[in-house]
Amino acid sequence: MRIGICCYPSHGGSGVVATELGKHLATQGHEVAFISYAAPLRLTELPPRVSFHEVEIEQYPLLKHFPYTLALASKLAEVVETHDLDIIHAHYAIPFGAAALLAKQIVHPRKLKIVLTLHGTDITLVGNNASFRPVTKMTIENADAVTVVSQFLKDETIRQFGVRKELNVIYNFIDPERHDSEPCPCIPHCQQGSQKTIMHISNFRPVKRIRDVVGIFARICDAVDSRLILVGDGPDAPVARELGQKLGVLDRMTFVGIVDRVAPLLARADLFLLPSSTESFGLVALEAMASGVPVIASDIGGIPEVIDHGRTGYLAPVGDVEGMSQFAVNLLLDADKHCQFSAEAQNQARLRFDYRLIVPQYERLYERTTSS
Ligand code: GMT
Repeated sequence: MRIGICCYPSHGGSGVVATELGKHLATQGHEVAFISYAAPLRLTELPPRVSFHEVEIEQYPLLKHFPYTLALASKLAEVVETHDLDIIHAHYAIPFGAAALLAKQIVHPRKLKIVLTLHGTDITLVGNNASFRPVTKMTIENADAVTVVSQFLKDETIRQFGVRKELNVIYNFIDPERHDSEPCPCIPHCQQGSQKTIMHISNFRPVKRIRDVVGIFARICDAVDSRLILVGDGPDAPVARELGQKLGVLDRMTFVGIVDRVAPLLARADLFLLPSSTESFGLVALEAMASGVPVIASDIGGIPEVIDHGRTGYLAPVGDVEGMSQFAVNLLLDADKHCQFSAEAQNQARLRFDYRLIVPQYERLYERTTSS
């Protein structure tokens, strides 16, 4: 099959899922064309059958804001023609789903199917904003097939948008081999039994509740010698620094910045924190599990579909910094329990979320959609 993929190229779960899916599809023999304004973060090279098509962003004095969605639609239509695409798979409803539908109209009457994957904030935050809501709803209703990354997101899409469309739950996935990789030398290894490594990876947006990450860490430090490794970057990175300074733990915090391979970093972690206010799935939590790192997270959104409370990590209500830090301390001080959680986390990640289980679900959906 010939599949066009459009997604956010920057760091963030939807771009990661889109890119990894595209690479796996190409390994399976499909032709995959990525279309975006920049190469996605995890598309560091172009494997066989993978191409990248840049949407050029130009500045015109007349246009205060460049209409990217229209430029993307034009580029998508062009690549559909030049690469004879069967499908455009848009990741995130806006602007990608909307642009893909526009491209379909441009190339009409050519046969082209639009598959849309809803990732989370395109339903729970951004796409539900009054400025975008009608476009988001229209996009969901007119796509040829729609997937959502958790049962939570399916229920939420129906609740918030009242759509009657079939919504196919297809979970995020990991490549287990990647999580058997060597630890990153940029983070020195702690001595066994001494300092513990707590990790958080995100795009540091308000939804990630960075203040809670630092608050939990400061409480852990009262009971266990620990350090906090913060991976990624975003608007709330300065918030982490300020609070770390205020709570007297800044010297135990390391800011690693944006990285494209998280597994070697996770290989150094003892515990992962994800106290988000909303999370449709929590891909980073799954990546932590795959690396054998138990997760302390909010009991929200799709997270309970990923983390098994009391077996692979612990869940607590959003904002319960005290409860999350107690769970963290208990686990860090109990070596046997930590070992059990770590093994079970690795096990669950491989049993339920291996790409070899998930990617065929997308392939079967493509087959059904193109043959209808
Ligand atoms: O919040 C992020 O890290 C980025 C965001 C996105 O839309 O790019 O991630 C969303 O999609 C991921 C992949 O499907 C999910 O694992 C994340 O849970 C989801 N983020 C939220 O719902 C906040």
